[in-house]
Amino acid sequence: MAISAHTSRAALRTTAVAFSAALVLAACSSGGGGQAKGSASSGAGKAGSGTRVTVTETEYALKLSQSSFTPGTYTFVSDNAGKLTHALSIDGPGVQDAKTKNIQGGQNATLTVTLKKGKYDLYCPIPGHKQLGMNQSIQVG
Ligand SMILES: [Cu+2]
Repeated sequence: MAISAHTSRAALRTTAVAFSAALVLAACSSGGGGQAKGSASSGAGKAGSGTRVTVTETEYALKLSQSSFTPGTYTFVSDNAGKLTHALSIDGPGVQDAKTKNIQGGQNATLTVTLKKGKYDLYCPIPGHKQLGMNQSIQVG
């Protein structure tokens, strides 16, 4: 009785080890394949170089110098071409409450963020300005 219980526990443990080894192998091969495919299609050369994008701000609109984005690091140059004080805020996957200081008319400020695949909101955080039209969403990836 005691011997047979011991034997079956050892057998169980062997099975569990073999099973988890198989899982690790499966995860490795599928993860590696996905990663290689992703970097090939998203232009790995851009990552880390801080692509500059100009965001022109006026009453009450945002105008971006480019509309197509791939994952990577971006430096947004927020150029206040209006008369009132504005600022630039970005929200999205991995980016929360990133914003420039307040920018007087005719001045500019920069904001560097790393964008992943997904949807990001760019807007002016000065109360009321977002609702008046200083709001633009971009799709990355
Ligand atoms: Cu504003």
